[in-house]
Amino acid sequence: MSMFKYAVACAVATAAGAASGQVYFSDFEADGGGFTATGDWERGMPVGADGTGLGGFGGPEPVGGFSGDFVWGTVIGGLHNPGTVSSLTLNVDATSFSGLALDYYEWLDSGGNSFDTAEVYVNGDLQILADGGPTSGWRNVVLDLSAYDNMMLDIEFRFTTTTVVERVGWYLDDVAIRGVPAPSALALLGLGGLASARRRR
Ligand SMILES: [Ca+2]
Repeated sequence: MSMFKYAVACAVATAAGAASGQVYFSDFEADGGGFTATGDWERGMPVGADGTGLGGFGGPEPVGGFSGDFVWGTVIGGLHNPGTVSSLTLNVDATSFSGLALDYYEWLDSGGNSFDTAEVYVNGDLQILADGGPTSGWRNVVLDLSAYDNMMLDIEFRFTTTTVVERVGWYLDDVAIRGVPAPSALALLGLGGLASARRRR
């Protein structure tokens, strides 16, 4: 009887661990994390290029990433281009997850948010128009995506620039989507934990 209780406790612990897990994560060190880029977005290693020093306006891009060396950015090592719509998109299967959240780090200098705009869309819906900074460092952003629980997600980071005043723009690192596995997934985890515990007896 005591062994059975122990097995149940293991199964619950396994489920709790999965509940705090990730649907998606990339630090962009090995590759671009499955994102598709248009316009100015490129994966690379920023070197601290300074907006004003490059003949534009504002402050520097980061040196390296929030994690490691690599990030996604709007022209790595240079000013963003004028009059450009740049989209960085990712499709993620979250059909078995609820309580979804998008969690990322950004370094942003768009000189405010009324001209050049840094926007995040999910399934075509605007989630946030970022404060254009400069952030003067990496800033953590967490967006509640529970309205999209158990859905396929189309995540887009969209940077739209005017034809005047170029700055270093928008940099992203450590993008994560978190969620709680559906009850069916939890049940499978629980049964798996029980079965393996029983085999060990
Ligand atoms: Ca990184």
